[in-house]
Amino acid sequence: MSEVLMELTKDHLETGLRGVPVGYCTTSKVDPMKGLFYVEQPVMDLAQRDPEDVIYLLLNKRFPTAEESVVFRKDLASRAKVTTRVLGTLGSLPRRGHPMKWFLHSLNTMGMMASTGDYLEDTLTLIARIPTVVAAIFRIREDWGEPIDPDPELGYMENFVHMLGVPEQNEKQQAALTQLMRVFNVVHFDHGGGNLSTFVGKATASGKADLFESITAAMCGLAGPLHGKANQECLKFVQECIHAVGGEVNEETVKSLIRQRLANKQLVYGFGHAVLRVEDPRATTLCDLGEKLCADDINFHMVQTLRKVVPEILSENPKISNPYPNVDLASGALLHASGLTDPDYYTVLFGMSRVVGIAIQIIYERHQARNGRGTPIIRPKYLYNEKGSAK
Ligand code: NMX
Ligand code: MLT
Repeated sequence: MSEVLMELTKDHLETGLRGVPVGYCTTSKVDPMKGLFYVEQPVMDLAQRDPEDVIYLLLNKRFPTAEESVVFRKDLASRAKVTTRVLGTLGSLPRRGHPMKWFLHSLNTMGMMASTGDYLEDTLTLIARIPTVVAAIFRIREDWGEPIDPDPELGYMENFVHMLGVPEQNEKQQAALTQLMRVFNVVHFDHGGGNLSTFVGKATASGKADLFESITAAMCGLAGPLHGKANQECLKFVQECIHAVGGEVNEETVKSLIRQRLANKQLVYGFGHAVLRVEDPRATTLCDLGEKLCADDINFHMVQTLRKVVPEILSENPKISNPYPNVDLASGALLHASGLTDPDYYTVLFGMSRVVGIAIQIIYERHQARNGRGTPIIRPKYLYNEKGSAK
């Protein structure tokens, strides 16, 4: 007899499928008390590794040998150039359109030119090209100049920072941004099978949409402020908090501000999680890096103060399942301090990383699940009731 995983009751309805097992994830797992693991490796231990080697790990479930690593980097570098046909379409997009909408457009347009219909082949192409496209979005939307070509001699994130070509950035600032982007990239690659964007991507692929269509759908899921866009909202929130306390950032002023905010039924960004019940190790990793990169920065100081005072306050409300910092608490402050000052771009940077995990999970679901038959088309059941859940 098959193992019973859980008994479903009506209490499970309209809970966003919280805790309901759906399938297998072969890339990563999220333990409520220990946080994120990529193929059994705690994410904190991976944060200093080369992003290319971590991508290889997610794809192959083991680290590459030195030789395999060289071959893999060469393969990515050889695929990194994006045609002017795709980049040319960016110039015609409305500047007022949010960068995330530019990102969605780019994924869809790239798919028109690059899709082969083979999920593995398209995953490698997408992973190789995504930094090129994201850098071009920055440059064209911000009038920084023409897109910069990838340099095949540079590493994955080194190349991204090179292609960004942030104006008036000196060597030291460029090195700091590169250090941050390497860690930011790795910690955002994947987060188990059931986060919203990943689930949407896999659901779309279950109808046999191609990889680019599936990833475009996934990134629509990431665009919401409770999911990926929380990193943008969180920096805005941090800056609002600094303004509200008149620059007097200390535990007392911040405590009273947070109580006020909760009384006004406003969210406290950067806190809470659907699965985690401890501080997100990705937040810990980014805060540790912040101590090295921007310890004196006012936004970072506010982040560290919030990190100290908010959990105790949120714990007073029994309906909040997790009062601890999540990944978005610190990332915006670090990006801002490293020269990427417009928070509207932060979700695109999250997306640039997350497409890696989603695409690799799609390969499993389409090619390996159910002994190679792939998962069937997603089709859960909804109970008909004209009044919905209203009693
Ligand atoms: N501030 C205020 N209220 C909160 C918070 C928070 N940080 N976290 C949860 N709540 C509320 C939540 O809105 C819900 O209210 P209601 O019943 O009225 O809908 C209630 O507490 C129970 O929510 P939970 O079961 O604790 O959380 P859930 O799993 O539904 O949602 C989040 C998880 C992450 C969406 C939620 O904690 C949140 O909105 N956090 C603030 C936004 C944020 O930082 N998002 C980034 C998420 C990134 N990430 O998950 O890594
Ligand atoms: C993520 O990284 O996707 C977020 O932490 C949200 C989640 O896991 O539900």
